[in-house]
Amino acid sequence: PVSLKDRLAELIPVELEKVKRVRADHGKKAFGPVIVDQLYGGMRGLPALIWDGSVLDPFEGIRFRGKTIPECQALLPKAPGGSEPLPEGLFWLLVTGEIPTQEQVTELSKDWAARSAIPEFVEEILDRCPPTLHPMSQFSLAVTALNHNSAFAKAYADGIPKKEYWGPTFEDSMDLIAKLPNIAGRVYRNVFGQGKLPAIDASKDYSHNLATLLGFGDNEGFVELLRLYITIHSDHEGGNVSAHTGKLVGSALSDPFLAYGAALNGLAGPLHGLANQEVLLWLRKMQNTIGEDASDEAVKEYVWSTLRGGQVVPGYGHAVLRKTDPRYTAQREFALKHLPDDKLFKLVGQIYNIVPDVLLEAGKAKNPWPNVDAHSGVLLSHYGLTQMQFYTVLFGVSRAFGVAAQLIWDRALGAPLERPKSYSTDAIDKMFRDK
Ligand code: FAM
Repeated sequence: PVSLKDRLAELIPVELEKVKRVRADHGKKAFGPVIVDQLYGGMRGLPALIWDGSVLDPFEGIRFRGKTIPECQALLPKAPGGSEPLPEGLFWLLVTGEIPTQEQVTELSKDWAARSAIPEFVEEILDRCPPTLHPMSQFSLAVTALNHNSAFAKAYADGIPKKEYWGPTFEDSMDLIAKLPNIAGRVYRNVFGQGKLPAIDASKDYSHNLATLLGFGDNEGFVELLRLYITIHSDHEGGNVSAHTGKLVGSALSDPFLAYGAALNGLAGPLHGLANQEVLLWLRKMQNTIGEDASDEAVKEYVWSTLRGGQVVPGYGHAVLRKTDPRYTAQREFALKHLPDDKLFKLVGQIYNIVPDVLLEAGKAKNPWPNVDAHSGVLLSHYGLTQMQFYTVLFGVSRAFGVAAQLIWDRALGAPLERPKSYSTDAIDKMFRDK
């Protein structure tokens, strides 16, 4: 079968032509006014980036190369006997815009297994970390250290011409994704004491190997969950903190390891990827305060106490979405099928019936509905992965798929260094005083 790299090589000249035509036709046309509040308000809605891999509609949610999550679940190849999409197929879709064959997906699983070993000095860095250093800090340390063997950094030092940047970027991106299970597995076993890491099995798919490294390889339900989990957390258009950071750092021609190490540090923020840990902490604190089978009234009161305490309700709201996140819905469907009687799942459902009305009544959040993080920890915890400090590492394994795909295309399309303009408040004041 055609390899991913060969298919990509065929697609790049076509895309370069298309971008050239679109810029010739529309390059000088304007989107519309940028208002002062957007400079103070985190650039909400500011047209600023190009990324073809995924687009986020506020009311419909994410589409990966035009496909919704249910369409990806229907169209992407599955493991033998499995019913969830294989992330290998999702990566192929993000990079090429096409649905791969079962054979092409199996080739990817094998290729990533062959690239999965991490350098001994990176293992030693991880083994030297105190278990009190957050798993996300350990994760980003290790990813940054992979720069040691970067194909792009070496090629650039050897004077590679700009139109060939995408090749070593592709190689580094494949190595990055392939090495994450061994890094994540080592962090998990070091911090939570689960003994020696087993070997990667080249005959198994990526998610199965990751599950094995975490000690859940014989748990079919968990393996299926990881396949869905990695698929739905992979990309969320180009402007979210982790994807945007990766793109920005990559625009300086920092290699994919440096770019993704930076992206992970953004994902580690409680308003972004760390929210999945915050949700479980909040649920556990709620149960300790109002008991395990609390009434709707008691739950509602607890939500209000969170808001009155000046905290955010983790897992709810979104900078772009204005409806329930389809990544939440996909997880809910998985839970209804595999763990309908799980107590924490029922609490998540009870909260879903209460929080939006409270947020609407509080009147601040523009989106009162749940996002992907409101549900993910409950599923992992059901299968025994209860260490919530580790949840964002799994988000980070998945988000590498989207960030890597974007870095490959940015280099293929010759995306320039990113350099937006900043203003001082005095300059704003002076500029607009007479307007
Ligand atoms: N609970 C309480 N207040 C909230 C809220 C929530 N879930 N979501 C938004 N608000 C507040 C927000 O803090 C802001 O208040 P201030 O003006 O006092 O700062 C106000 O409502 C307007 O904010 P917004 O425009 O509705 O949201 P933003 O676009 O500024 O921020 C989020 C979006 C996701 C950071 C925000 O909804 C939030 O903090 N949610 C809780 C944390 C969370 O779940 N993050 C994960 C997001 C997920 F998509 C991901 O990246 N993994």
